[in-house]
Amino acid sequence: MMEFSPCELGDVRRTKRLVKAAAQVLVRPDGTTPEQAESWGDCKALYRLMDCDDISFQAITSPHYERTRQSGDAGSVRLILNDTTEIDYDSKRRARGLGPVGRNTGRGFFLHSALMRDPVTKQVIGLAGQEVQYRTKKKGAKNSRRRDPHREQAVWGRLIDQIGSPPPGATWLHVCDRGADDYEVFCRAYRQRCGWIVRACRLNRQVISPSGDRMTLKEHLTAQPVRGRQSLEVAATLKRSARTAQLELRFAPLALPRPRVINAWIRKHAPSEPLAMWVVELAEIDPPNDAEQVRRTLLTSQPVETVEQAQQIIDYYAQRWAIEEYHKALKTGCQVESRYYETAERLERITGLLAIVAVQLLRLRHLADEHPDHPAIEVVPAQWIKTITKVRQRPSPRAPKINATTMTLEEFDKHLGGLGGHLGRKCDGRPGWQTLWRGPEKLLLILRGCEILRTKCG
Ligand SMILES: [Mn+2]
Repeated sequence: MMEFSPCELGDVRRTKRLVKAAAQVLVRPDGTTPEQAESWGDCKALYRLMDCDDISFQAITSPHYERTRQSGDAGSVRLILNDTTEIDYDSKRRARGLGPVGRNTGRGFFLHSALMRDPVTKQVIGLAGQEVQYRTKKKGAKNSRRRDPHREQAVWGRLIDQIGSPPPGATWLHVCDRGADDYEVFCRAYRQRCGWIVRACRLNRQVISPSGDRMTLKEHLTAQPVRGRQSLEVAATLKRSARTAQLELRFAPLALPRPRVINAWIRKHAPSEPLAMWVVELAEIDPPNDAEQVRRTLLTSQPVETVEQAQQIIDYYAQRWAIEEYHKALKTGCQVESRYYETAERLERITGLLAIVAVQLLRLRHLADEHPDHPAIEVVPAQWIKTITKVRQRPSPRAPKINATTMTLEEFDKHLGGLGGHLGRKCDGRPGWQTLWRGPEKLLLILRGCEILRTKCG
């Protein structure tokens, strides 16, 4: 697998081992390590690698980040979707060095990821950066659920700095949920010449209107004219039935003043002027009494002067679901949480390998979704298609003939799902991540078998 080749690990042999280990993970991504390895020798190599104290999560993953960060020609836009997921190995794990996760009942770590996506083609480009984070229990805190919110919030800014600035002329937009609504986070993105779309967390925060008046964000929005209306289907919850919400669109420029309490970084690096940005809001009119009002308030660096520009910001924010899908691929597909390593460092390293493999799977699936009629032969190795055609062809003379040359990406995806155990009936829907990971694993085993037969008999 190319992804790991330029790894700076200080030892060529070790790099080779890492590349080999990554290839094996692709063969059996949901298995434990002995099953991934082709022989005991390789298996030992993988374990040894995982044991090397001088190979960090960052060393394994950074060549991939570097490649991703080269993306973006002059005039192009890239979304950088940021979010955190919990990698929970459950409380019974004895692995050393893990921290509390969940409601502090689990053991594991947090993985903060930034996934780069082209908003036009909707293709995932790769990971622009990641950080592993441990929650430490506060000493003397009676309630172990209490945590330090500032410390956890700082990861958003650190990752923005790790990712850095876009290539000349390109626009990078950090897309973040409410966790990133923080003055310092905006400042760091601004200093890196990156834009942002962040969901507002506090409507009562102080802003400065274009006329120079100080007011809350909520008051500023209420003073704006309604610029559009749209409806939204709201799914049923345990307490309420489904409804159609009527939403009003508002937008306006504003400036964010320095907060009253500032830290050393803000004192040193933040611009002295209030930070200029725009707000776009979709808010429900007359929500039912017992329901929470639908309200999507977005703060963005991008000028919003027309309804079209506002809609674009809303559409960009909606693309955040891709990082949730990525987390599903990583957690469900790889079953990273059930891998048996004994120290947190080793668990981090295997997560680094899988984090990148999950991107590859996401890209393949996306291609099948967005370009279902595209010939598979242009994307997938010919040997794979030839083999899947033979394996999936039912012997009955009345069975429809599978054609390798005309096979579309949608058909290839269906056959791959079928190989993983998906029945493919209309009522079954798309294969889930687990099924999808089993498909390539079987196909690669078959391919290997064919190769062995060819060398022995041919
Ligand atoms: Mn989140």
